[in-house]
Amino acid sequence: MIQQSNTFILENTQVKDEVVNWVNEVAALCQPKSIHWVDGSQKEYDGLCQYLVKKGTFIPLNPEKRPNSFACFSDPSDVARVEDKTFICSRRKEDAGPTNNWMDPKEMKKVLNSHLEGSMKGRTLYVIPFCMGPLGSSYSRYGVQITDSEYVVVNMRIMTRMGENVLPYIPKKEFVKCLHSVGDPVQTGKPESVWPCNPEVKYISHFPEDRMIISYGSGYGGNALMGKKCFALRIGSVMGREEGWLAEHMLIMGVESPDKQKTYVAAAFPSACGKTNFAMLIPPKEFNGWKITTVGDDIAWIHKAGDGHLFAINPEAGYFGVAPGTNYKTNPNAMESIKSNTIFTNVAITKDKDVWWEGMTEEIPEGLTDWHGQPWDPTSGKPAAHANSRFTAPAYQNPAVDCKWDDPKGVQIDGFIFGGRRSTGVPLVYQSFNWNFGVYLATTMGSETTAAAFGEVGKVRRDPFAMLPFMGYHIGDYVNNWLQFGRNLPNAPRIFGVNWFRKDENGKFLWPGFGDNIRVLIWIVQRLRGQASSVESPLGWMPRYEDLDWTGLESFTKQDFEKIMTIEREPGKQELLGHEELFERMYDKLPKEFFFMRELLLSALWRSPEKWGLQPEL
Ligand code: TSX
Ligand code: MN
Repeated sequence: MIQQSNTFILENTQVKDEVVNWVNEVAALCQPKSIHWVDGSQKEYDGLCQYLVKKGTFIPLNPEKRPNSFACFSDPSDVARVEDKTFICSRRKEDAGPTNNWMDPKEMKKVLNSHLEGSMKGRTLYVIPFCMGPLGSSYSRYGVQITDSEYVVVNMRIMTRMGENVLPYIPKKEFVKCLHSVGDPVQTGKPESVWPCNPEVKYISHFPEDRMIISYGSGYGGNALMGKKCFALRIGSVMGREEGWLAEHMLIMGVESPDKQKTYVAAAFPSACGKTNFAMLIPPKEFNGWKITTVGDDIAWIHKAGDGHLFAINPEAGYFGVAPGTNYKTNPNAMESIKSNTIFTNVAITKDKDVWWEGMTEEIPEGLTDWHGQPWDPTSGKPAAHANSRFTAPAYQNPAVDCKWDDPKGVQIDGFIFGGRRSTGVPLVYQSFNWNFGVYLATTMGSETTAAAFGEVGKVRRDPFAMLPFMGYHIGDYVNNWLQFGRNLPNAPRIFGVNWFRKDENGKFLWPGFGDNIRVLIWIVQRLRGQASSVESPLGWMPRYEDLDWTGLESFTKQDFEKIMTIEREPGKQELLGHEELFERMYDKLPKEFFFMRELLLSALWRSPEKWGLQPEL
């Protein structure tokens, strides 16, 4: 008999039998020593953290500097999502589309079962009931994650609403089954490891028709905290398509003007564009009265409301943010959010048991322990913190958290913003003429690679809607779903493109970015409120120099503005060629409107240049 604790939390819930049957099935396969039903209490959390300290996984941080916080180092093989081991196991291959790995669900289950057999031997299986979204919201969806990782349990408590309180809300037959195992440490040859995982075999498998996810071999966030990318985006996008809502890789922010009016926008950026920084932006002092509030920094679930507007919730309850580059200049609100009750993964540790990472302070503290747990040699040329090191912090600790971040009704979204990292060709900001063009611009969105790990640096990689790694179905169906979503939507949000990363001929960033992005954001919300003017360009409506507020940035001249707004013919043509390349990949499901929009853009490159700064042909 397997020993069980906390079973009472299931009493009087609708899903008791269903959950118990599934847990028993999994337990028979994985053969844990015991089963713990996670209640989500502080006491349980503290106990698990203490257990992780005892095992050597968690290092308690200095309570004077970082109360109730811990750091840990992962296995060096387990530091990021594993895209090549991520599968959409839809029944039909064509439903996964050309951008996803696919395997037959029956085949995949066979493979997984062979790895899962006995994978929890001698250890505890935890059952985590969790809710994605505000508890009791009609927009929220539910999951139950089984895991053999205490690290996962404590991180899930920060990232989701979970535990005893959630169970009564879960409707019958309506929870996503999330099964996670790091693998048997003995079987994988790492019995003493403080970070159990299988260094060789990893599978992140999604079974959309079964509403089930199985993750094997990795303890890392994106692979193991299954509410996030696996559920909220990959399975969520499939659920949303069937049920008429959208699961998007978007931040949600409120923009409050001095007259206390508030407008909410959602924004999608590919990785390494500073999404979390943007979600927590603090305007320069000259913009006293303007305030940005954060609803979410990563994921938005977007629903149609009866009044023809869109409403969005953040399905998450915390931030799983990239540490390097985060500091009191780039993101003071993030720095405040992680002052306590935070879990750090793969950051460096200071002599006095605080945390440090590249770009946190100008001065590098002496006597650092690097993310391998070794004394760090500053002359080694290697970073002390891993480039993908993370903090896990509760959303409510953000000083700028929006008053409606936990509101079951969500917030009304009036604008969508899309943007990538583009050193040439793409202007600072433009407003799409209409919904369909907006869908086109989001589909063709690209970003230049920054890390050598992703191949050639500075190459444009297309990342439609910033969803490429997170789409649960065929990309062509996804784009068509967006077009369809905009039909019969009387109060559709307006769609904008932005680019903070344009460079001059010497490779210097033309735009100061960060807090100064408020100037662009103000134009955007004033457009949404019908209070800002613009001129027409091939890409859409654009602000003139005098349409932005330059208070406090007088050094940025009209000439600078022209440089950052101009659309040039040659780069424009190159860009459109790039779109064709992308379209080829989605050929059979590409909306036919897209061919016409591409032609329209091409012809527009030759139209009335003087009006908005296009260089006349020599
Ligand atoms: O997050 C960024 N944002 C959005 C902020 C709200 N970053 C960091 C990206 C890596 C995650 C940016 N980097 C932004 C930006 O708007 N812009 C840039 C480029 C840039 C970098 C440095 C300077 C200016 C622009 N200036 C100085 O360092 C003085
Ligand atoms: Mn993300």
